[in-house]
Amino acid sequence: MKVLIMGLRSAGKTSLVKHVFEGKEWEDVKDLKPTEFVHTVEYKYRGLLEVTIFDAGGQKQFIYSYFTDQWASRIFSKVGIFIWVLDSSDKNTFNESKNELKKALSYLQKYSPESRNFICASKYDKHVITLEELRRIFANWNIEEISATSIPLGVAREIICTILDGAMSPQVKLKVDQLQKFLIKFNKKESASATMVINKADGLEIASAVNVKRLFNPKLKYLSIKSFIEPLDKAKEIFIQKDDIDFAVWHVGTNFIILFDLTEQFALFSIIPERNFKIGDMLHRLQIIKDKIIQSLE
Ligand SMILES: Nc1nc2c(ncn2[C@@H]2O[C@H](COP(=O)(O)OP(=O)(O)OP(=O)(O)O)[C@@H](O)[C@H]2O)c(=O)[nH]1
Ligand SMILES: [Mg+2]
Repeated sequence: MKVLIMGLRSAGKTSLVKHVFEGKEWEDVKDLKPTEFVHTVEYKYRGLLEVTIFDAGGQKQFIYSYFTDQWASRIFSKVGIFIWVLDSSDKNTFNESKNELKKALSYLQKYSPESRNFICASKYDKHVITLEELRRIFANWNIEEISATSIPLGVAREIICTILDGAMSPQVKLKVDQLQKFLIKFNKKESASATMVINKADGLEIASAVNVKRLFNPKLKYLSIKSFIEPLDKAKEIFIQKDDIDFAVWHVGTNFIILFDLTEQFALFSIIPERNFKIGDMLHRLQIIKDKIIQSLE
């Protein structure tokens, strides 16, 4: 599915892309260079949905070229999802942004009339334009939803993920449901409080089963698990780590945390309360479920 991301220069487009699809955090995306023309990248979002991101650089000369006959049909055709990134921290560029959005929407109407169109009010941590104002201004535009995003405040991933989750096919949803049922069983067997299968590239869950809800905030579905694992690594609270089998266990508080590599792309993450943890043939048990999980994702 083609996802076209547009907006004026420095609106925060590339930062959003790297944050969501590469699991990068605020510190990692602070110093990006301006995007030259259109940068196209393919990702497998959550390991489930193939997306081609068209990240269209927002400098004046580039925006100008998108609306020329030479480029418009290529850029605006076959778009599944269109996201206009509008810098909510800058009143000076608001009118310019609104005008360019208007042009983009008319091209979309022509080349991709079926596209679902969204606005992200970016940099909402520094906003001078409110979401309410924006919703009022764009009320009659062909925009499905206007949402506020802020990478430093951690309210960006959830917005983009919600949009993309809405594009998953019923078949994929069924696969996720089945995997979730399997993880519920695994939790019971191992007395785990939470187990997830994670897509390593973006760090997002493919499916998860949580027994103890209070362990997590309800936003788990939108959390990049990388942010969990990296601090664990730095803390060096590693209990066992065997490089050859890509299996690590950390002893944290009253829990054991397991990270087990299923494939190049997927990993299993599980939290088992100390009192229930039996290392015994854990690796053997993990090897058995590994095949089942991989099969279910094929
Ligand atoms: N405060 C704040 N700054 C942000 C946020 N997202 C991005 N930025 C900053 O905005 C600046 C521009 O970010 P980019 O992602 O490169 O912007 P862009 O829209 O890709 O810019 P072009 O490629 O030139 O079109 C960077 O300095 C980012 O750190 C945010 O949520 N909050
Ligand atoms: Mg960029």
